[in-house]
Amino acid sequence: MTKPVTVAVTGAAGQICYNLLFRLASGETFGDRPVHLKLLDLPIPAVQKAAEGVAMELMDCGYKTLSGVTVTGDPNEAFDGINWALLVGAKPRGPGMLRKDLMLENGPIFTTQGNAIARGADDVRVLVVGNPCNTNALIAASNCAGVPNDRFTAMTRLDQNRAVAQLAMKAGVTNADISHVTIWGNHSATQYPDFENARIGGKPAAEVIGDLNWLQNDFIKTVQQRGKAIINARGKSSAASAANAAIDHVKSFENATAPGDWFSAAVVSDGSYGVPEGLICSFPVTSDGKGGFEIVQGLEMSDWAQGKLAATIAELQQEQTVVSHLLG
Ligand code: NAX
Repeated sequence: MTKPVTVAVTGAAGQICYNLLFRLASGETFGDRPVHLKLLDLPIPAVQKAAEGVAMELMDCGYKTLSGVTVTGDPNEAFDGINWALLVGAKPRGPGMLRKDLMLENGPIFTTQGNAIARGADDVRVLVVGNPCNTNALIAASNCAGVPNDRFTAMTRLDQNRAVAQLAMKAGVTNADISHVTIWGNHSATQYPDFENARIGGKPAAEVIGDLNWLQNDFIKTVQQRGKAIINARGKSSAASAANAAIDHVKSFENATAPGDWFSAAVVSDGSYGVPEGLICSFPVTSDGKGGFEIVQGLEMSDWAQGKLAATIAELQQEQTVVSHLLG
């Protein structure tokens, strides 16, 4: 029998996981390979009970690809022998809470989990979804001795998907006509959704849309502020679309990228595009489908776009300073 892909997912009792776990188990993400899911949530009886309920529902789907489900409150058990860790669980930002306070609240979760991954796994890939995801990924990577930091990624795929949908609506085309959309920088309101390199039906997006003012202002702002707009409308943060983006992220790394194409993911900077080495920054990325990836080189950016990139890098650097005491 084929060895299962073992996937640890944190925040298992939360709303993103309720949309995510089923799609990891069903065969949609890992094809016909069997999947063992390890669900981690807080070691609080009510929370564990809720995670157990999710595990029961997973079993009740009768997926042929689901080879097992483990529910635990112990990070060491969760991360033992895994191939992927999807770090979704984190405390939500409370009313009036500053981003800095959120970082200081959530940072220690990722030192603990980085250490536990180091103890339990070697050939592992990590996706951080819990916010602030870039900086949480930086914390986990720097507390995970023995696992190379290029195994740690953070999720900007939801931002990419949001940008695709906005461009398609404006151009009056389908999402399938949009390609080469890059999110640069931080998964935050400073991110830069790059329309200069995006294409619509293979042509430059700016040429097709013909409205630079909309692209430079409304488009970027809509994508940057979309998370807030969802909370205002739904009363809860994005869950199904976030889970969908996490599935897209994992699939993009698991499979070879089509020649000439790319996707957005926050990965460790190697100094490309002047982003300081070591920051976990969103770039255009290609995957070889065998565990290797590359940052796409040579994309042109106007002075205006470089200003946007500089602003989001500055924010990542500030965040790095705030959590410097947590970087191992
Ligand atoms: P929920 O509050 O519904 O669920 C979070 C779950 O994490 C809870 O069950 C909680 O008990 C658990 N948890 C907390 N600390 C934990 C720990 N130390 N170990 C294991 N589990 C722990 O939040 P949900 O809507 O699922 O969102 C989860 C995270 O995703 C949040 O940080 C949120 O900000 C972030 N998001 C990131 C996005 C991205 O694009 N990168 C978009 C969506 C989302 O906002």
